[in-house]
Amino acid sequence: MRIDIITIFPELFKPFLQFGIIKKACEKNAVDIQTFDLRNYATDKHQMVDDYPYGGGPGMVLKPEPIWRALDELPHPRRVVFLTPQGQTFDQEKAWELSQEKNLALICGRYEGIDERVREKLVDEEISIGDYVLNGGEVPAMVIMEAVIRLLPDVLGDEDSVVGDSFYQGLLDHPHYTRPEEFKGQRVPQVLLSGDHKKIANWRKKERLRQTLLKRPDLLKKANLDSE
Ligand code: 6GU
Repeated sequence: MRIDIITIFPELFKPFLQFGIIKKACEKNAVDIQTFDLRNYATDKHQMVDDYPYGGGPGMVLKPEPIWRALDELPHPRRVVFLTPQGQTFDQEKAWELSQEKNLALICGRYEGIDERVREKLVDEEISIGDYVLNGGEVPAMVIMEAVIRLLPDVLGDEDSVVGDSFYQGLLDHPHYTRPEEFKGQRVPQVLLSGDHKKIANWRKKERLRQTLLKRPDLLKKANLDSE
């Protein structure tokens, strides 16, 4: 998969790409991530990327020409996503959907947003990461990339890590325990020490349902439940 990021702060992405699973995914060529500095695509001598809004009012708007020119360099077929609090809320289902794309372009908004004409002509979809306001789309772009990249084939060593995730089948995860068997008077549930894999799987399944019912009952309406 190729991911192209259009941003006025490409430097923000450098450390993000240099650690952990994202770094490994790049090294394995599971994903190819490029950042495009909007300023390099400015058309005037002052390299202006933003300007005053027509009609007046506070804040600035990202100009259409630099975004247009940057997108012109990106491969087809592609999905162009604009990150904005006006978008659809990102979730695990959307992460799976985006992980199927060959080319994904992420436009990071800043200020009051982007000129409506680029949005209309070039943006396929608007995505938000939740109902609160951030200064720009850079952190949301990292959130989306992290959620998507871990779903790509061969990125997580063991298939089970995606299967066991929270939100897999729409349920939260079950509790986890590691050594010691007893910690400050609290014992690990006996069933996990039993070695009975069927019983353990059953306990975990029940716990996932219980955790979801207690913490996020809203998720149960959409959960992918079997007859059991
Ligand atoms: Cl994608 N952008 C901004 N600026 N704020 C947000 C957001 C995006 N998602 C939630 N808040």
